[in-house]
Amino acid sequence: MPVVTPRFSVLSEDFAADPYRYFAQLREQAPVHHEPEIDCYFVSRHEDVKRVLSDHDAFSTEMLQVRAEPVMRGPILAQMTGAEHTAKRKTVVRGFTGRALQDQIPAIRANASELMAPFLPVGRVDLLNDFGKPFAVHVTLDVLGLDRQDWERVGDWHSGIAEFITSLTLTPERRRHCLDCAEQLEAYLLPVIQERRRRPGEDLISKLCTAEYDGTVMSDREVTGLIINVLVASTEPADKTLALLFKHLVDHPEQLAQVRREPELLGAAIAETLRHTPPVQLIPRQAEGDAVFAGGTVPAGATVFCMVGAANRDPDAFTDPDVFDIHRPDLGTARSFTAAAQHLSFGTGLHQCIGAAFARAEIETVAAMLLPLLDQVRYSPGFRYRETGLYTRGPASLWLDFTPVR
Ligand code: 2IO
Repeated sequence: MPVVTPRFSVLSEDFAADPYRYFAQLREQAPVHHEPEIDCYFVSRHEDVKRVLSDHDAFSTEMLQVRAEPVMRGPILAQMTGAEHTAKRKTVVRGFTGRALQDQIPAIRANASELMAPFLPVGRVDLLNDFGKPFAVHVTLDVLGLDRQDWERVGDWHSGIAEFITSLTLTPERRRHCLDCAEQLEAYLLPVIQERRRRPGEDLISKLCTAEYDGTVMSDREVTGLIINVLVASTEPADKTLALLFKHLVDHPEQLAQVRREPELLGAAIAETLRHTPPVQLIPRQAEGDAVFAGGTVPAGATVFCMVGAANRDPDAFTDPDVFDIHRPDLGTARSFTAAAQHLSFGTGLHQCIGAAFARAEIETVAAMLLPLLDQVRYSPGFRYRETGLYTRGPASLWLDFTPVR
């Protein structure tokens, strides 16, 4: 029975409950799906998604001016092109790789053990809401060099900003709330930026405040945009990825046992989690001219959403794509976190995620700590698994029971 009927909608409750059951028919019957209510196009084939993200002349990021800039309070990397993009991307990359990454590992460990401590004697935790969300915010604050004490406020502002970016439809009331969050975060950041300009440290904000382009430093607005860019990109997918990893391992006890025996397999488990259930499901682009695909045409000026979840399950790209298998021969763990990745969970092309190596280290570090602590890990009695989100997507909660640690 076809599920993608002429009345099929990406905005329907059925699709939101489980988009994965629609992906095969979208790819086969409506590979360029038009959504009339929001007048946007959705491409779902691996080949088409790859083309949209790689052909930067035909598909621009122009629409981020309305989709992101109002809450980012300044331009983000994905909007930039040419020499400006190369230079600023390099500065931000330096905060996420090499020495900077290695220096963050002890802080990641400290955050993980502090945040998990209260739940160990109890033997029960909601890995998403009790642990993952605060953990993701703490790690981001450390990278930026912001006060960890402020995590609740910053976390709330982050949620409002992320809601703006990841909503396909937004009521005027919610829009106001999101913009309020962004304005409050901006007001919180301005004195910090001033201070770091005077007394720079080793943190990413200091690097942004002091880096020079053509002999000048960035304005407050430019620095603010990039800080919020990093804040959202580093926080929003992290808790989801961690919870999805544990969900898959609990669902596949034999693979969980293997990862426990050989923690070196965690990289593969994370890569397969990202392929199978990408936390970022949609990547928007703007068609600069009429774009002709095998399954339809996107008219000039229209927004086209790349469906990452559908592309990663395309049988033309992966064998038995719906199977979660950390040993799949077509995974390629090492290249999964580089520009050579076959899955598209970090995007591809000029704007491919700069946090991929950091994300791997972050999730690998925390998972390697949690696995030995969570002995006999299983779903809590009565727990019903549910996912939410069309743009960024992950478990609504993940209640786990384990052997209490005295
Ligand atoms: C922050 C969607 C969480 C990015 C975004 C407006 C720009 C860009 C992304 C990812 C993940 C976020 N887009 N990171 O898809 O920086």
